[in-house]
Amino acid sequence: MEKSNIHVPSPLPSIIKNSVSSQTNFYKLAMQFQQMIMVYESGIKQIETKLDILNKENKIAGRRNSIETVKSRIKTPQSIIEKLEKKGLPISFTSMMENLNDIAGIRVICPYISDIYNIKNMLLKHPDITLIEEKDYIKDPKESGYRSLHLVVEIPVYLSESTHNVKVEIQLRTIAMDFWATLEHELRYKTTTSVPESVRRELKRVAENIAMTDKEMEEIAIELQHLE
Ligand code: 0O2
Repeated sequence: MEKSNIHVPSPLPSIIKNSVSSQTNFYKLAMQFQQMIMVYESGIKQIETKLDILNKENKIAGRRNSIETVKSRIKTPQSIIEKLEKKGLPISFTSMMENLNDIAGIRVICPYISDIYNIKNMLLKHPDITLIEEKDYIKDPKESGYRSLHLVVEIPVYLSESTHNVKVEIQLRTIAMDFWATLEHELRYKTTTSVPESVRRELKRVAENIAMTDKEMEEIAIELQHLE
């Protein structure tokens, strides 16, 4: 077997380390990875365009924006490997594409809870979007207090000679839910020791207060809408 003279830095995942038998193999692998990322990025772009059109349509009709911010990301290779390892799944391109639903992720932040469900219904009406999975952490919050609506959808990406059905995870949440999730995430990741039970309870209590405020703000908005 031809020996590789490519220096593979140790943080590079084993998926790449084990496969580098020659420069050609490495090149092929890099190309494959680049193409995979491009396809996922295209899936994200298509959904972002749909959300952008919705916002523009609302603006022209003189309606308020139902989307405050849209953020997107592609999961890092390290994070992909960690998740596959955690789930005891094989580490390969096929495995990550078949088993991971959140390689491509979009976060949609809305002013009110009703906006979340309106956007969901709007997206699912599109014939090119297929709902694969739905987790409603607004109706059933997670033990931590986390609230959001998670949708995994599939959307076709047309390349010159092939079509790829790409899975995209869409997390929909209100500004208030995002405020809690962002700070809680940061607190958890900054803490080197495990979070004590008392702090977990406190974070959950804060999440419940925020959820109550969210509902109150929506009630005020509805009241004002009736006055107009
Ligand atoms: P990142 O960087 O946000 O991607 P599955 O993904 O379905 O195989 P899992 O892990 O049970 O399995 O999915 P879940 O819990 O439905 O969704 C995971 C994602 O939701 C997380 O992604 C977070 O973005 C978010 N999330 C879930 N629970 C919490 C929580 O308690 N606090 C905060 N702040 N976010 C949460 P990742 O992979 O952790 O990271």
